[in-house]
Amino acid sequence: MPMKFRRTLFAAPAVAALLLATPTAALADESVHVKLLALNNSGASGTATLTALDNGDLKISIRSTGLVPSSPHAQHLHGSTSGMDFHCPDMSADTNGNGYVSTEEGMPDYGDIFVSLTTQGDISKASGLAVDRMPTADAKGNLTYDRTLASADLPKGTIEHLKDLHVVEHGVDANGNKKYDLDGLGESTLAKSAGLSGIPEEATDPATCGMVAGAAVGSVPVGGVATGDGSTRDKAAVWYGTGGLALLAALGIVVVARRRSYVLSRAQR
Ligand SMILES: [Cu+2]
Repeated sequence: MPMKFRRTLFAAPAVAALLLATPTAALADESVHVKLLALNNSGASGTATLTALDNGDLKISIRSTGLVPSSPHAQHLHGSTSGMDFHCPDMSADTNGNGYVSTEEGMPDYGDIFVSLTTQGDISKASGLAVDRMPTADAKGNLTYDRTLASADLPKGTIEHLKDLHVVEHGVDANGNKKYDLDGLGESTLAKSAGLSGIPEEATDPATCGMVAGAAVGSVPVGGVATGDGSTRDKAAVWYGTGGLALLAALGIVVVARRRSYVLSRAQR
């Protein structure tokens, strides 16, 4: 009996030490799991894991299914670190009533492109539609993405404001022919706003969105949740109307040169 008692005495501090050590270890590399839910009845879904590494880098892993097969999918972290309460949109964001929330229609809800989740090179907003550096879904519509974004390339406050960001994947197939084409939803209004034509709306409409909920890092919402949907949207709309449009125009021009060749190659098939 004395032996057993002594063993217990020794075990208790060991357990306590373990309990203390576990949270510390978790803080070093903190992962946030994001559920990607279908937008625009895309039927797509997935998970994204954002891991804040202790060196300041941000590791992103995305596993999605049900996307337009064998097609590139632009994907971004949307949102802001400066006072907006952004969230994933629902179908009420479809202001033109065509049955699809476009990228622009979603922006008052999920915010501007904050980081472009490219496979290589630049991750800034400027690469937002660089489809040649975006991941491509396989023939079954599965998409896999793994990249560690260097802290030096991340906008200031990214890790601190993870909770204010959302993961959005773009690219839908409205007419069910397993590709992006003009017959689905016509031309991309995003590209049109930049004075360019011939880009399928299907390629730019969002397919999934996931909010970085439950992040211990960046757990203070910058916008405040009590502002209400209407006023938040109004503020966002004003912001979008000023700086956002010019940015989109710039983005569109960069993209289309690339996308046009993509569209042509699809059309030639
Ligand atoms: Cu996006």
